[in-house]
Amino acid sequence: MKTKIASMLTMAIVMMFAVNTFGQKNQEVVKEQKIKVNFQCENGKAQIERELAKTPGVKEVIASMETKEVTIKYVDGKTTKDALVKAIEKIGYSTEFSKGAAATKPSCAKSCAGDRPKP
Ligand SMILES: [Cu+2]
Repeated sequence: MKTKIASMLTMAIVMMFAVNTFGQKNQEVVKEQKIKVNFQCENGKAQIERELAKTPGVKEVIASMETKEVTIKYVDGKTTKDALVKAIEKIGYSTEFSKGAAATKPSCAKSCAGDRPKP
């Protein structure tokens, strides 16, 4: 009788383990990518945070006015660093990873000039 209970307990523990492992496989892995972007003002920051958040797989976007670094949390496998760089370029900014024509996009200071009070 005692061995029966012991083996049932063992079974239960093994099953719990199996369920746990299976659950973890289905969990999304969130990764973080930091990209320096050439925005200059609050408008640029807000625009990047708002627009980039619409990119599939992106969970969170925080652009720092101080470092001009955009921290992106994304679901592993749903997007890549290159795709994020492309998405930022599409919004209208160049990044530290931009190449060719994309690297020479007008800086935020120019693109947002109309929204800012004239000096
Ligand atoms: Cu700007």
